[in-house]
Amino acid sequence: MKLYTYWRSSAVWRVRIALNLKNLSCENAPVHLVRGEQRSEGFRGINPNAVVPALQLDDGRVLTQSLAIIEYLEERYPLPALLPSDPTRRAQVRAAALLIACDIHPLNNLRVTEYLKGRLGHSQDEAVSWMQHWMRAGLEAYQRTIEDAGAGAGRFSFGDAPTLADLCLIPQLYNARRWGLDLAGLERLVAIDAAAAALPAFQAAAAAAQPDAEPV
Ligand SMILES: N[C@@H](CCC(=O)N[C@@H](CS)C(=O)NCC(=O)O)C(=O)O
Repeated sequence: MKLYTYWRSSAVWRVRIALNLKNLSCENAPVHLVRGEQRSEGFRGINPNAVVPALQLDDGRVLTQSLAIIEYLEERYPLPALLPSDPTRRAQVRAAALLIACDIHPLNNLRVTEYLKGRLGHSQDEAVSWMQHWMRAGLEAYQRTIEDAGAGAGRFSFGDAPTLADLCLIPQLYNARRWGLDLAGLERLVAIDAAAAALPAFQAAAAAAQPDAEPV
């Protein structure tokens, strides 16, 4: 398998954690997002939507969308499970994951903030304020979602083992810190982040651990 990746991409990061937890190896094909390589005709041939991740399978077929890729890996390589067996719990885990992947992340994406600053003429400070606003609102909702779901006081969002929800949460918390979001009041999420940081699968998936990582 070949993973089209960028070290700081939170969507790819989700997939990297899944691959590591399931002990799967993968060739890395870096796509430099800040240089705009995702918009090249060559990469659009891999993913017409011009975003990473894309996972090229050994037979040449390409999968896109991080959550679809993770669900594929889950079906092909079921252990360790990233989704609980109870259907209600599965739906709750997916909902928490989608809260981040659909309701927070797209509003913070590079092409969205580039449009804010370019076409709409906003300053960098205004773009950062936009990102912080949507991250704060979404992360507060995430924390309340896992509390309301009665997910318990486990080390992760839903119990003591990482699920699809945590695969989305951890990179989003990196983004939150990167853009200076105050995490006060989000202590449960900070504690989950600390629990994840202790696991080798999460450590190896982190932005700074990637071969294409750049000094910050
Ligand atoms: N819904 C997509 C989102 C993918 C996505 O937006 N990736 C970002 C990096 S985290 C990207 O490639 N952005 C490039 C750009 O905005 O130009 C997924 O989950 O795979």
